[in-house]
Amino acid sequence: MSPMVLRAPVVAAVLSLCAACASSQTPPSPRPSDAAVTAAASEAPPPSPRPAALNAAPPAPAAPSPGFAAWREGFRARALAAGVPSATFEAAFAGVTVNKTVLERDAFQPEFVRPIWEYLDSAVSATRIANGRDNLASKRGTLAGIADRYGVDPEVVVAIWGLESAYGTYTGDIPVVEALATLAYEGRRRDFGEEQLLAALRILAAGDVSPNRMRGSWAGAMGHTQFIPTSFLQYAVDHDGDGRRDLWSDDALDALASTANYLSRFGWERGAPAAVEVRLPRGFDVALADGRARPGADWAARGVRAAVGGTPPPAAEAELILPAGANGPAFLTYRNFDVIKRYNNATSYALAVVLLSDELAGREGLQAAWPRSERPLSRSETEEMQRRLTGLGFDTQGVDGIIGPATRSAVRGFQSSRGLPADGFASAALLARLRAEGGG
Ligand SMILES: [Ca+2]
Repeated sequence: MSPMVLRAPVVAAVLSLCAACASSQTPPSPRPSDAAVTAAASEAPPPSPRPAALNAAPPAPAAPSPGFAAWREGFRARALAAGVPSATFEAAFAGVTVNKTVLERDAFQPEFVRPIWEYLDSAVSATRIANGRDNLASKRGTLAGIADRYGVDPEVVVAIWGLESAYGTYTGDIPVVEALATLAYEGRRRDFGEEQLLAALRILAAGDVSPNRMRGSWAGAMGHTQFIPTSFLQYAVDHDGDGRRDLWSDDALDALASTANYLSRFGWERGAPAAVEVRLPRGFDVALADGRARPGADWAARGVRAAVGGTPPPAAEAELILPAGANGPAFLTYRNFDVIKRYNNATSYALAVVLLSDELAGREGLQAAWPRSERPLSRSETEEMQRRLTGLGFDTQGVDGIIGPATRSAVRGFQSSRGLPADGFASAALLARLRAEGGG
């Protein structure tokens, strides 16, 4: 229930994602990541049934929307000019109004960030593992057919399904046209809303689904695997051959095949790892977790070993990530990891898919412990840290309360200059150190 997009830094990420969607360069993610989820600091969207969203503030009083009718007329002209049949438009917009829930979710920017381990506790819970195994077993033949046809691993498809909608349990009940019309009319992502709304109308015009059944998340992510409309148009498939790309049907067949197709189109390599947990030797330079891919032999020569089995890493190029800093688990990530991030551009999400699919495939789970005594910085603390780092000459490229690559890089620069392990992790201790130095 959280399509992608929406975090922005939370905002920033969201918007950049949307921008990416719009550009021809970057294909759209199936869905925007949810701002609420994104617990900022950790780019972590919560698993579908998203607690953060549920805890959002109570609905605001109904906003009068005299402007909505005028917007609708203007949009109607644009949609018809873009080839949407007027009958489709009228049917889609019957009864559509500004949706307050959508506006609230859109505006929601949590101050407190969920640590990645809490997100993963929920994303890879015993229940989600058990339900995933049940689905894998009961759909074995179907999934094997999909896996062969698209060249993907069935456990990964099922893991994504489990994270996106708890295996079809939470697909979202907001009429998609209303959600997107609301976002297009007002809020923080009007361009995204209008682009997706046009795509939604094209889907309706194609007859894949009726307006009443076309429901999804507040940001327009639809069905079992939470595709946003532009992703639907590009990647959804009619696997069962009934003439409709149906991501809402009980059997999930088209949705699972659509996810497999999505992964395939972004370059999934069947049987190759997405990420492997590793052990780092004593004295390892954690500054190497800098986002650069290095050959497996390079990691092996530096003493990096698989956490399970102790073998040297595969030959393929890999990046080292330390999602909770030097005191938490370490992973080498491969091309398939980047493919998962095309689905949802959050490291925590991709890690959840990896860990859940490992469990579904019967592989060993996580070996190292998360540093659960660490407290993630709140949004305002992150802004303070960004101001202080930038003031000291470590440019975070803006103060947005969101920890992205530039901020991590600035943290590493500061740590290196002070002789600290340069893991790029923004901890409370780091902020305390910055405060002690003053300035900023
Ligand atoms: Ca179908």
